Amino acid sequence: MSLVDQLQTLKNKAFSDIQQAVSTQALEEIRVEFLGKKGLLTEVLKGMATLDVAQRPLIGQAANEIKTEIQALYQERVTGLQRQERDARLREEAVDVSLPGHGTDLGLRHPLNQVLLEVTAIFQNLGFSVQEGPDVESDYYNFEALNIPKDHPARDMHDTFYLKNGDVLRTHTSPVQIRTMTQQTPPIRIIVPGKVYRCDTDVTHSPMFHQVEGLYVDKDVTFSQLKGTLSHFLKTFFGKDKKVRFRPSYFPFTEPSTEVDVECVKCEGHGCNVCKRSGWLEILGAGMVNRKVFDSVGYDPDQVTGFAFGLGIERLAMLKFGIPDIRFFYENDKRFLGQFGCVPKALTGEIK
Ligand code: 2NM
Repeated sequence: MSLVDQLQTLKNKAFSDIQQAVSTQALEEIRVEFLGKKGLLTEVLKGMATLDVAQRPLIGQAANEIKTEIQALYQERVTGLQRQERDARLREEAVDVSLPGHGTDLGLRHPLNQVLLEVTAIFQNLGFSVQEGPDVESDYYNFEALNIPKDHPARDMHDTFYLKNGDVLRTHTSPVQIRTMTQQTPPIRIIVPGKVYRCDTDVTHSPMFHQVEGLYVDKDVTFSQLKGTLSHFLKTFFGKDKKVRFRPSYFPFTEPSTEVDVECVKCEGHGCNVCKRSGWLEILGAGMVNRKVFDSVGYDPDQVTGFAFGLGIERLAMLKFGIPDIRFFYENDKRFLGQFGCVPKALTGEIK
């Protein structure tokens, strides 16, 4: 085949490849294949060496024209394909700014924490300060110093979580009161919130739950002060119109001991399922600190007296919010948690 024919064939093939190229990358490969330094055009022109000197300028001119035509077509296709590719990318990356937003989830205080803070605030307003202590306790702080005898049912393996070394997961926050009395001298006015642990599970009991206990020790602290303080607490928490009553009870760490009831929040004393038809809700255990407890911490029981009390946060929250099952508190289901607190409607999307 003559050089002229070879050039014509090369041009036809280049044109058809360029027309059919589907991307700028394919097009670039075609350009290199035909027009590159080691491309097909260079290859054909090597044949010039065999031509007459007179013919060389004619072929050279023809080759340049073909090169220019291929470059022009290439340039046209590049521009077209670049636009296509950019349009496709823009379509893919498009953001519909007219779509509605996802809204913002506002955090709320956990209902147990709301109740805990409310309880502690009431006592802080009376001059009590907050004390905390460890969840893992020695047998001494959890039982012995509190006058709980070795054969007491609370010490049973079935009620208390024991560690291998004989320590326990505290069954109440009272060990913190013992630690505080050991380290400080009266007057003492503390409120002790925290997690406590007992082997017990049903709809109203969890193996871990939260307690608030309180302690007031000074010269001449009386049972009347206990009654006044706890009546004030219950009326502030449940409503000042609610009746409060004190029944005799027994705890190893207090003498005398009492249980404190409030008029049922659901039936207002008429009797219902919540108060088991009694019209009353049992809320607090309390009493005057036992002399033997003062002996344990090195206080002289003839010089100081005190009252102490304890309550369960879960029970209080279940009554306040009408929650039927204690397990709801620990499942962290936002459909449950979202019901206890108010979020400005403008932030929930309810008000635009
Ligand atoms: C209760 C009921 C009655 C109590 C006693 C003490 C201490 F350490 F001072 F002796 N702390 N907490 C106590 C008394 C707790 O809970 C139902």
